[in-house]
Amino acid sequence: MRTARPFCRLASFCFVATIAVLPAAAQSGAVYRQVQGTLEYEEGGSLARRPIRSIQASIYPLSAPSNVSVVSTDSRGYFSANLRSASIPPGSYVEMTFQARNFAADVYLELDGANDRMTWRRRVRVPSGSAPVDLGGLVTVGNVSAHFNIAECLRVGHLYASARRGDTDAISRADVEYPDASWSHYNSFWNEIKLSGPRIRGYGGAVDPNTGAPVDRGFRDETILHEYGHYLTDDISDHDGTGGPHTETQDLGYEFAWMEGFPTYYAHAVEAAYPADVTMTRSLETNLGGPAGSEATTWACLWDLHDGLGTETFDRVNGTASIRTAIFQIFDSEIDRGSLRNGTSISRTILGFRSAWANRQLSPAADLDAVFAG
Ligand SMILES: [Ca+2]
Ligand SMILES: [Ca+2]
Ligand SMILES: [Ca+2]
Ligand SMILES: [Ca+2]
Ligand SMILES: [Zn+2]
Repeated sequence: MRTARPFCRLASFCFVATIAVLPAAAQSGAVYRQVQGTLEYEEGGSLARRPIRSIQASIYPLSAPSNVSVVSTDSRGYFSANLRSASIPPGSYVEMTFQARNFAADVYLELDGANDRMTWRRRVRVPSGSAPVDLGGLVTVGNVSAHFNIAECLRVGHLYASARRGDTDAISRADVEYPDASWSHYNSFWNEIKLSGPRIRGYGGAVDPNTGAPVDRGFRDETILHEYGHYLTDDISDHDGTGGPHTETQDLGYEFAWMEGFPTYYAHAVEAAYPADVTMTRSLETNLGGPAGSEATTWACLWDLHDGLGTETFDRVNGTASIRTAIFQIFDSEIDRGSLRNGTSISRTILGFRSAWANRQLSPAADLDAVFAG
């Protein structure tokens, strides 16, 4: 039940990127001139440059802003358009605008009431000659590159899910608000992911309730994909958890443990499939010592089915590609329906998952039970 929202006003500003020195061109008089470049964003912490993939950008002569060419960035962040040479003579300006939106995610500052989203703008003076005009640039951390990290996490998370579907219900484009002043969570009423972040442009300002220290989840891929796991649960699966405050080792019931444990497993499964694109800062191999009804036990069991044979004596399940796919398919189909393929009801818990696993005969029963006991 997505709520329609009005079109959003621009809260735009420029980001500055170095203008490339271009060689003088030998020829003149061409009808079209290429405008191209690579868009990148700065990773938090490492400040590594990462491509901005699968977004659309609008390119236009500053003198004729309605004369728009829409381009898409590829897997390297590269884009290209051919503009009429007469519309961008040397000395004039060509401009590009884009937002943090791809097929999986729409990331903004705030839509409830204020309708503020970021628009990044790049303006370049057209050099003489006929060589391509470089409009590429880097969105820095200071210019809220976190929005592109979030969009990239969900893009990869969407690819992971789409390649492993067990059902035909659709995955919609997720709305993501960053920075939010509250603790990161998924709001199932607004169908909106809210990610904690520091004070930016009048929004955010999240602090740790215990220490008072600022909290920033804009580059914390596990949190981002965990919340997207809740989003996917809402779109293509289901849960019987109640929500509310929790820690990973608390026993708040098997339903709660599944609702919170599966998204954490999913975040790590995405990293295992796309290690160059998302980063987890811990391993799920070791259970944190929670009781059977804790979310840590749920994700630790799922992880041991997913991973290889390792050194754990109780883990005799070698998570092949087909097993990994089956884990997601059970989430998408049996857990979604609350029943096995033969119609027998199951709970939306790790115990229901175990029944579905056994029903699919994905591993010898004794090996499955050993993982659940481990
Ligand atoms: Ca489904
Ligand atoms: Ca383990
Ligand atoms: Ca294993
Ligand atoms: Ca293991
Ligand atoms: Zn959660």
